[in-house]
Amino acid sequence: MEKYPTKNQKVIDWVMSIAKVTEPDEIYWCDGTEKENKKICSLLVEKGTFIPLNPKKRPNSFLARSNPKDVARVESRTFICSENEIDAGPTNNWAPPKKMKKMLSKLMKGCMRGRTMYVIPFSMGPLGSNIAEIGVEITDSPYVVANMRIMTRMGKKVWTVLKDKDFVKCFHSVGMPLKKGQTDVAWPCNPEKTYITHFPETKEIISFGSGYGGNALLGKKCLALRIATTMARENGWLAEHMLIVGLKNKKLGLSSYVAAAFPSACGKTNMAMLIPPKSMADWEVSTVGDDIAWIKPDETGQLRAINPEAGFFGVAPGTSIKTNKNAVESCRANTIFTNVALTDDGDVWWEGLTDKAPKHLIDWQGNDWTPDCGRPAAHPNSRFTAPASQCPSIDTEWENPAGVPIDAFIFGGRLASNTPLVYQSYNWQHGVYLASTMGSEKTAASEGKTGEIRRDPMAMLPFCGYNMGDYWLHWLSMGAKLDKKPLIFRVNWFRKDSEGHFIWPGFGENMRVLEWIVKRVNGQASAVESVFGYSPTYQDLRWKGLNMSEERFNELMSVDVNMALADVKAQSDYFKPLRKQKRLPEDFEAELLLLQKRLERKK
Ligand code: SAT
Ligand code: MN
Repeated sequence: MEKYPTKNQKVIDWVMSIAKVTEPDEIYWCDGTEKENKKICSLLVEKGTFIPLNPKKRPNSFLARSNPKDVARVESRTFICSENEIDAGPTNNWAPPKKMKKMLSKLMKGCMRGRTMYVIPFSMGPLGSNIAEIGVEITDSPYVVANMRIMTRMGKKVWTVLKDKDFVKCFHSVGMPLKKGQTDVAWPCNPEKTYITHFPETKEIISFGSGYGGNALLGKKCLALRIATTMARENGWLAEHMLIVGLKNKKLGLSSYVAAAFPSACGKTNMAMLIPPKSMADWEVSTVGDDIAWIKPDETGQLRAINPEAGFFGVAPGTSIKTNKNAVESCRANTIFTNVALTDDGDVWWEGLTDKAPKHLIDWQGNDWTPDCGRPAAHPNSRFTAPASQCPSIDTEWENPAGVPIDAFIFGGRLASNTPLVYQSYNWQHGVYLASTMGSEKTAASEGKTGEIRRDPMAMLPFCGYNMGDYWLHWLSMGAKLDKKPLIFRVNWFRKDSEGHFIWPGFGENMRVLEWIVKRVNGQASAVESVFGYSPTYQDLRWKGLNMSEERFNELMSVDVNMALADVKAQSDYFKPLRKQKRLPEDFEAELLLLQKRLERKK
């Protein structure tokens, strides 16, 4: 047998140089086979990281409990290390690459002692797709290996596609070397020394100290968003924090794919797996992706999108048969659960899974739990890692290497006031502007006063690997180059009335809005010009099966001119840092002014 499973000298040299620094006991090259997965899972059970679940209830599934200090992505420890600070922009933490690498190499010295170093070749996107990219992750966490196998196309086939080409170097260590004879813990990590660092110019990722989610599964936010945004800018495509769904209606003869961006806690997974209400059963919604979209123009100038991932890393709490049946069914088997609760019969539970909690559970930290104990049973950021292929609504084209044609972009926030249910941008520039100013209202719980908007441009605030102003400019220039531009829409499912009640029912009923969007795309629905964009009137939406009066709908669509003018001022303030850096696209100043003028004339 050959010593290495690849002939790619760049891979071999890199792996060997890392091994020299980190000093693992052993190097293991992952092949991605079923046999290997069994071995890794057994090892994780032996180490106490994995608890096997009842095979009758959850075949081939496991529960992992993390260190309570390692439960989510850590934005404060996430860095973009571009040569120049201005290229990281005002929305990212920046550190000079040389200085960061020097600091990291000290941490990396001997950091894998007593551990096995795994080499994971993976493809983000269907193997061989011209939209896909290849990464190699080095990690000392077998938990990461098991998760990457679900989340990406991982294994020896990747070497055949990679040949001698370049790849994204992804280094990961839990940052907890073992001394001779020292016994390991179930969830090794190093929260005090956690760093998630990106080197966009050299397409490298170095992650140290955390074993959780996006900090450790480097194909996801680190590669597929932060590094990929840079690649996309260099090569004329888009790497976006978007779900992709197919919307089909045989009766009406309509069929479109749309991509949509939502900040966290805005129902993104629900839309990715939406089930239309009975009264709209003529619509079929299919899932291409739930989190990330890579979108490239084809030779005809049509944007085509792939889901670079192969699995879902979904938030468990709140997911139920009622709220998201497809997500529940996606994790019925072959799933890794992290930080959820364990039932007495060896199954999992989380808040919201059932109306009534079981009488007894073992909580996410391994303690006895009863409904009256005053603590959540599952961590609020607990997750399931499930193969996308298990999703009942998975689209037949989801693995098509050519991607699916995108007809519309949808951007949504969570705004209690003054943002209508839906509106369409006047044109591409205006749409990009609408996407850049989207956000969610700060709640009493987060910092800032209620009502103030926390902007999350394109839902990319923690995921854009370069200067946000340059990113907006890239969106603007993409539009200029496209022969077939998707239409751009803003939606807001979260508007409240004066009594604080949600006006819109959300969930499956969002299909009514999506129907109008697909009809707009196909030139089959009318709209009126409003101060914000093109809006539907009451008559433009289907109401059969939902009790919504015209008056109530108008409340949902209404705009208070004075409030909107106050927001113009807020938007201008929000642009200040980029304006100061001279990185704010001129088109945005123009859009801001046009919005202000439209509103002033309404007064
Ligand atoms: O942990 S992930 O980064 O994969 C998910 C998230 O926090 O958005
Ligand atoms: Mn996400």
